[in-house]
Amino acid sequence: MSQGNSTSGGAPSDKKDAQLEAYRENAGEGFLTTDQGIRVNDTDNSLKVGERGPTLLEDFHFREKIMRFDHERIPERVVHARGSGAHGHFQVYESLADLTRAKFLQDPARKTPVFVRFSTVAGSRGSADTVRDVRGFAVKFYTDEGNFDLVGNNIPVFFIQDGIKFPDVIHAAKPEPHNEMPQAATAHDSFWDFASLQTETTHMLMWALSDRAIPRSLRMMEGFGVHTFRLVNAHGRSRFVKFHWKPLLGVHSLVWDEAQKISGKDPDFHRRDLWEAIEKGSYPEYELGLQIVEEDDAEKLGIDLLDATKLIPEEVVPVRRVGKLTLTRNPDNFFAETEQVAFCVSNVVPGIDVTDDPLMQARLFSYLDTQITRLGGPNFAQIPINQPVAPVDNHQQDGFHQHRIPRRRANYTVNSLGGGCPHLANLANGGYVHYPERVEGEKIRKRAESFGDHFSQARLFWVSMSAPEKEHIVKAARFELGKVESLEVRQRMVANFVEVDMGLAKMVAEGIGVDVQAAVKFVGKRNTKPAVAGAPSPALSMENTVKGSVATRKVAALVADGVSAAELKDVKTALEAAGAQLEVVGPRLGAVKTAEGGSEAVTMALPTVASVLFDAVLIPGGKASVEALLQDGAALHFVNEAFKHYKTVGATGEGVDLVRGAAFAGVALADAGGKQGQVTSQGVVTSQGAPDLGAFAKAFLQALGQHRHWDRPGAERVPA
Ligand code: HDD
Repeated sequence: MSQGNSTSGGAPSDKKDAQLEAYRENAGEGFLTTDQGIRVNDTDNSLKVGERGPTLLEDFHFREKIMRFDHERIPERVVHARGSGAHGHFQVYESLADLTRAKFLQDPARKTPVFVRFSTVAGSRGSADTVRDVRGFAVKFYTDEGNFDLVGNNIPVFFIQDGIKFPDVIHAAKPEPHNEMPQAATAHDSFWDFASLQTETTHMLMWALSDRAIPRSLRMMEGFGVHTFRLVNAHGRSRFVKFHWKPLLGVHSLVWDEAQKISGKDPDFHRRDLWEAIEKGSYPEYELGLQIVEEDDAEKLGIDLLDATKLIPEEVVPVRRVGKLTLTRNPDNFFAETEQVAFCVSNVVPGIDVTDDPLMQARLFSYLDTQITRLGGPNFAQIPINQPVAPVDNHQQDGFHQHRIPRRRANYTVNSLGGGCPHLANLANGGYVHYPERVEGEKIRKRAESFGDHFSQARLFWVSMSAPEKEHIVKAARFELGKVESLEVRQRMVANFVEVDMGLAKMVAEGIGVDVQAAVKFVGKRNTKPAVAGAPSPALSMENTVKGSVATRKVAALVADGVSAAELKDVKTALEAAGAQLEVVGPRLGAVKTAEGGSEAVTMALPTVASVLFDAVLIPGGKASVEALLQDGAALHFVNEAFKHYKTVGATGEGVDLVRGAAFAGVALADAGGKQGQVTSQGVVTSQGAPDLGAFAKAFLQALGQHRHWDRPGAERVPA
């Protein structure tokens, strides 16, 4: 085994990279050996008595090889088992010394190494990426003062208010215990049974039913610390803070039908997207945002900051963008890094402190505890990906998988034999001093009155949605509850929607065989706190996200023999100049002949891809090419499906004939009226006759920059 350079091939980029370097092993050119370093002469045949005889127990190479294989698996995470990781760095824009003593938030010149793991919650390690679920957004900052883990989600609130309910909500969401079904899906009775009875879940359910739960990319979703944390400055002054991550590419989603199809076509869709973006140098970027609340103002917000089912609307407390996270490097090895990374909410550095949020308090225990089973003992902080870059020195010792060799005799504090080492730190030399919050009270198992409003913010979310977003929520609720066998559960859930908004409840009820009046009566009988109507929060709607850029968008150009190379080339150049990616999708790998007599390389074969893996489709002209595509059901399906999923469809020259042959031709070409020249209608961009490629490319890029054309009429009618 040989020690090598970092995978980037250059010098380590930061302290963490340098630390990991010591553990990296490049593919060696030496001999195959056993774990004991013995060179192996045959790894294909076990040691036997004669050619056809029994295998001998003395075959140490065989036994070791099989033993190692037998023990390759470790328990998957009890939640968030499916995940993808990346290395990067964080840099603050300006010093936040007025807010916190955390050094990594004070020096704009300092690049703090990070490791990020994105995940789904409910599915097993091998489940599909695009299921309807919350996404984990966990960031480990390797600061010079120790590790700070911001273990968040892409939804700013949580299902439950007290961590003692976590096993309940997760048991309900996971596959049912008798038959281990369904995988990575909440569309089953036990989840909605729990959700309907535990009404504090309603706010987060609105988010989970929304497009937030089917992100287009891990690079295009927000992140939230969820809980209220404290920032404490050098003077000991504490302020409350909510952490946000804002993706520079904006927040974008898939369509539910598309998400389900991707689960089959490419279950690694998000993982691949993240990996490829980093490999291509399109580094995912997220700004860190802070919502700061002065302690004295906390009461004025009308919500309890310790209740993790509530958010602070950005219109009430603006999000101050204070720094940027950039993901620049893929892991060298999935297991060593992404699987073994251990996040813990209680990993905080001086200047960042926790609050009495009962959900957070449970998490402070759970994460440390779970790693002991998952990573096989208490020494998991010694695993390279988990090691801080700050020096570690203490009297913790022994345990499974101890890698350190402590060379001191005095393994206790206080000592004189070891010169009193290691020393305790105080505030001045960076010691972590817990914020001296004053607390008193009786020991009691009770939920605070101030946690009692379960519906106002669910309604806030609903009223803040655009019309297409509302429609998607209703459809998602109909899908999820449509799979629930128990009428009682469906009815109770509609009752919860009645408390959010009558219109919503009616629309959902209609689709799932529930009598909304019965639900209304049920609400009348129970003692829930009615929702208070408030002004919408435009920041909650994805309609108002960053649009216009086509950077990193994937476009499929459908081609066959006879394609017009000229029409393809100009659009390709324009797309690539704007940072988008064009794949030439042909009937088979290799190349197609062009109308001009040359050849065009096919980068993807039609049988191996589908429209759901792209953001847009382009059909360049070329008579023979388009005639061939018109005979190919897969090509027609490709175009129909892209239209159905509100994607940009572009066609030039004879390419427009494929649009004419598609199921949506009537809608898309209605205003074209067979005219020559260029027409854009709801994201269908056509340029008939001899196309003006410059103008076409401009219109195509503009349409693509809208991400999806949600108001497109007729999409639903397309049978794809
Ligand atoms: Fe959790 C993993 C996020 C509540 C117990 N959680 C885990 C991960 C994320 C979150 C992103 C995956 C970390 C990784 O990639 O390794 N969890 C959240 C958020 C919550 C939350 C944002 C609410 C605000 N979690 C929560 C509660 C408990 C847990 C209330 C228990 C009382 N979570 C765990 C866990 C996991 C975990 C069992 C599984 C694997 C792990 O920790 O390392 O301890």
